[in-house]
Amino acid sequence: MSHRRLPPGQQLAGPNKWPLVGEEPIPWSEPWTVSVAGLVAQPKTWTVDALRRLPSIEREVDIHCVTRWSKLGARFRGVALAEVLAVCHPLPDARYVSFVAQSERGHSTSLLLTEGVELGALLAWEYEGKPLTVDHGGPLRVVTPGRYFYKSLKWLRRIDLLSEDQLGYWERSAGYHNHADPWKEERYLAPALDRREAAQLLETRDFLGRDLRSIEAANCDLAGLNARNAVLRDANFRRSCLTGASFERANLSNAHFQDADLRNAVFCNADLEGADFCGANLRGADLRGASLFGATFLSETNPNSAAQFDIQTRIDRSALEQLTPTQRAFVERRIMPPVG
Ligand SMILES: Nc1nc2c(c(=O)[nH]1)N[C@H]1C(S)=C(S)[C@@H](COP(=O)(O)O)O[C@H]1N2
Ligand SMILES: [Mo]
Repeated sequence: MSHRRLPPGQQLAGPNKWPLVGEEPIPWSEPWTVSVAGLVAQPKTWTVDALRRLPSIEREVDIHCVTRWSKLGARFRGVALAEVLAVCHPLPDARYVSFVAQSERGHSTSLLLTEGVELGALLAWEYEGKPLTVDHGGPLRVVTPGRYFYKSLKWLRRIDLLSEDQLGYWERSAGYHNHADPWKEERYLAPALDRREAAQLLETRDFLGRDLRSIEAANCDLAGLNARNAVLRDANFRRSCLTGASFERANLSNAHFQDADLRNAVFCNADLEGADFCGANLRGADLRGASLFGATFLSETNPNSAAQFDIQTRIDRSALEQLTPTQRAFVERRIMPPVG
């Protein structure tokens, strides 16, 4: 039933699981405040207590993280962005809203103002009837329904109204899609790479340290590929031969390895969040130190499409806790010798 509400390429996080994603909170001492600034007739600063005196709403929101886990029906209480802005009177040339966090890197994200209002973006202080915990962005975070969760800023300090967009942290530095609609799978932007350049790279089998997000490398012979430290988010390696390839420390989040031959490939310390290994041959592969949030090894729609392992396949036991219960049970059954 709930699957009707699951956008393409997403999986449910385990029941009652809410993964932590992104940077760590930093301590603060004064009462928390949030300011509205930029292109408004009346800039204003609120304490969280003052915000609570505005008309608040409770809303069930489906959370969809770009690394492919979803959590449906999360109940948040807060005040609508529109409500807060109404007090400040945005000027006619205010087209974008930029949310800025109090955090080490001054994290931010932005929305088209009209979309933020239409989607019902919320400044939230409560989750399931309890104060939002600091880990999850308390005392105050943005919740933007209908967008990947990176548009939901934690530790909100400032709301800037702007005439030109100010790209957010992930959007600017990690190629996250600025529109972020999960129903259209607006995950990452591909960098410019022309056809000839791509063909040449595949020929040399040397991806060392390159940014090759979303590269098309399906059905290729790439045995022995050197892809150490490469950025290969969303890369397509379906059905390719990658025996003995080295992906040490590579960023492979949401990469596609369906039906690939990965015998003896090395994924040590790689980011494999959301990577898809259904039907891949992982005999002798080394995944030690890799991050596996949202990774898939068994297709939930086609039980015949499952990854193959052998006793030489190396995966950290602790990394299995990052998998959904179905995925975890499958991998454990296949590769972990019974304890004791
Ligand atoms: N300040 C701040 N907000 C942030 C991030 C961050 O790194 N810093 N990460 C974003 C991403 S990518 C996600 S998926 C959600 C994660 O929220 P959670 O840790 O409560 O699940 O926060 C978003 N907001
Ligand atoms: Mo995310």
